[in-house]
Amino acid sequence: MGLKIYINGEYFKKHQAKVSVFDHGFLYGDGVFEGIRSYDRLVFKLKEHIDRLYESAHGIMLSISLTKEEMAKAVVGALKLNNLDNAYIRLIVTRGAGDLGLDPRKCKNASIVIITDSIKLYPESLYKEGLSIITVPTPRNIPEALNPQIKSLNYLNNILAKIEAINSGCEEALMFTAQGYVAECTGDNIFIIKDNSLITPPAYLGILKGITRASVMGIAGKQGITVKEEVITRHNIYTADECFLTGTAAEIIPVIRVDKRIIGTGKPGKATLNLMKEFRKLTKTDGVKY
Ligand code: PXG
Repeated sequence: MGLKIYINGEYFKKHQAKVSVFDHGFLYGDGVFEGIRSYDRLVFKLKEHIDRLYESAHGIMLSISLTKEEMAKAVVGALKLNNLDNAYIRLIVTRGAGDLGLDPRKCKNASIVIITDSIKLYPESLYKEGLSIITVPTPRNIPEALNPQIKSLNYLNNILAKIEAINSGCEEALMFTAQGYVAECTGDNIFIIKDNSLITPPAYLGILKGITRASVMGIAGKQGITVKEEVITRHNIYTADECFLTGTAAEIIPVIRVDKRIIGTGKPGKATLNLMKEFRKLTKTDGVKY
């Protein structure tokens, strides 16, 4: 049986799952989304993802016809129907179909789409050996213009950074704020370990408040590691003992090179490996069962 995709309360086969070309999500990137994962039939941090989706929607004055409970049920329903044990879930809410003008009032009904699919992990070797990343010139959107805490359908800022990384022969880009402080990667938050403290940039700088980021901070705190949300610079990255990225798609991935400079020992660090192990345990035990 092929995958079934949820659109506004109905299920469609993959090739029949379509939204209007007049949908403002398509025309203007006017909408919000979430990327969620399930592990062994447990949806990881479902409540946190749904809360963030509704907050993103509220941030752009987009009202969602489903309650949060109904949305959670719809996600679980799609996973059950598709009989996926380990899934990647893309939850999208757009402004809906309108006309060829920006005015969101022309869009009478928001579109809700739930795609559940199997997941493509980075090659296992990258988790063992670590990732090389590069700093890029395009700054992260300034929060006063478009707050990166809104997980909107407009990801061009991140895509431009990704293109810069790819053009320089690297898979991932490290973005800075317009003031020149470390922000985040294109779909991942960044952490460093320095003198046994775990440090990550604060959300007010203009980054997405990652759910994996929060989980990792929680795990580290329980391990007795000092956790700090601090403004960090390029220098702090170059001189870190360890570095890693977090995100729903990447989970925790060690970084061993930034701008061709070796970070720490050049191998995934002890603290990073330990956090990866504990995170994996958490994903196998903590979640909404289906
Ligand atoms: N920063 C940005 C800009 C993101 O888009 C994260 C950090 C990590 O947040 P979470 O809550 O996932 O720990 C994200 C998340 C995809 C994809 O398909 C992107 C994300 C998540 C899942 C899938 O590219 N972005």
